[in-house]
Formats: sequence, C-alpha cells, structure tokens
Amino acid sequence: MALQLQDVSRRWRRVTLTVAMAAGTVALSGCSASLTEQAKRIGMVPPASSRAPYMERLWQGAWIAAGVVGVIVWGLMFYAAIKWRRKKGDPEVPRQTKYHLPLELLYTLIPLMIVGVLFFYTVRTQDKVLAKDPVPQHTIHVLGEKWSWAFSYMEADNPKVGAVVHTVGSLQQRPDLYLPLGESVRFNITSADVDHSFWIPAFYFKLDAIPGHPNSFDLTPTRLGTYDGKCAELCGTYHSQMLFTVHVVTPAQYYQQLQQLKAAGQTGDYQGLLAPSTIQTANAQGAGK
Ligand SMILES: [Cu+2]
Repeated sequence: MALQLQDVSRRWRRVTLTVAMAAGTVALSGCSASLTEQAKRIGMVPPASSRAPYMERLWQGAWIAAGVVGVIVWGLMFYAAIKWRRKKGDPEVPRQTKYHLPLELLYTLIPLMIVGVLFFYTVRTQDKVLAKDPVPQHTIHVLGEKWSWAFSYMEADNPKVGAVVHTVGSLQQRPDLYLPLGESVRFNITSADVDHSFWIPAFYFKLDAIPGHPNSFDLTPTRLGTYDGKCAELCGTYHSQMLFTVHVVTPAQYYQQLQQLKAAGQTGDYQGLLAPSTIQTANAQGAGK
C-alpha cells in the first residue's frame, strides 16, 4: 500500500513537472519572440502606420552605423593603449608626431563620409515619409492651441457624414482622434498661438504646428488600437499636458464616431478660441515660447 502511494505521488510529481516545463517553455518562447521583436526595433514602440517602416529602417541603420564606428574606435583605442604602453627604459614623454598629412586627411575624410552616408539615407527616408498621397481618402485639420488640440474632420463631401465635424480638447478633457484602419488620411496642421508639435509615437511621425504656416502629411493607419499622442515642442506652462488619444478603428466605427459629433452639433472647421487680433498680439510678445 505504502509502495503504491509512493508510486502515485511520484507519478503526480512527474506530471506536474512536465506541465510546469511545458508552460514555462510556452511562456518563455512567447516572451522571447516579443523580446526579439522589441530588440529589432531598438526601443521603438510597435509601428502602426504605413510610413513607420521607413523610419524604422533608418533608425536601425543609424544604430548599426554607430555600432560599427564605436567598435572600430574602441578597438583602435585599446590596441594603441596596450601596444604602446610605457615600458621600462622608455623616455618620460613619447615621440611627438605633428603635421602627419595622410593621417590628418584620413580623419577629416572619414567623418565627412559618415555624415554623407547618413545624409543620403535621411533624405531618402524623408522623401518616402513625406510623399503625398495623390487622392487621400480623408482630410483632418489639426489645430494646436495652448494647451490642447482640436481635430476637424473634413467630410462635407462624404455622403457617409455629409458635414465637417470637430472635437476640441482642453486641459481638463484630453481630446480623442479617431482614424479609420487602412484608409489614407491627410493631416493639415497649424497652431492658433505658439509653436506646437503634433506627435503620435506609434506612427513614428511628428510635425510642427506653426501659427500662420500650415504643415501637412499623409499616412495610413495600419493597426487597430489606442495610442498616445502628445505635443513635442516645449510650448509653455502646460506643454506636458498637451496630450491626446488616438483610436485606430474600423471604417464603420469611424463613421459612427463622426455621426455622433454631427448629432452633438460639433460641426464646422474649428478655428481656435483666440480672435486673430489676440493671436497677433500673443505672437508679437512671443508668449509662452
Ligand atoms: Cu504644445
């Protein structure tokens, strides 16, 4: 009897161990897959826009270039420090070399080459990221205003909405920006007062909101979800609270949200709380900047 009980307990231990190992393997493999992905992105959040992959590749390339330069520089430093360390009988000060022309040319040309390569890839990426969609499916006007954001959806010609509708945020109420998954959106960005910067980290995109100087970019949201948006330009006292929430939803949910705004009477292209004369005075005084 005692032997039988021992057998059962041993079997149970084996079963428990097997289940624990299987669970551990599953947990670790899941963990390592997401860790591998995170490591590949070198600290960036998972991308959620059609323009993000270009930025991601530039980011990875810049780190690889920095890594290669770092390894070569550290290698040369350690090599020189070890090979030419002071030995017995060496003079107090080693031989001084000045005006070594080939060497000076080399360390002028190498940084120029590095800057040239980085410049080439930056311009190439910028062209792709800023490329305009010939016919964007949606246009949204973004207005930065101390200290929140307003979003006007230009859907007057779209029979599914039939009006321009808007959302206005405030310090007390963080605004929501709704975007349809897989449909191209043009953002026209401006400011009612000082310089702000419209930034959605998950889209790998930000652009300045400058009073009197509209900026514009196009992209297509590629992943459903809720993302943080923020102001990336130190614009004044409550800059850190200039936050908004981005919802990438299905086109049906997008139209539903816009219909709700229309029903609530939030129609028209929102121009800001400040009258133009106030804006000019504020700009002349350089308020908050
Ligand atoms: Cu701001």
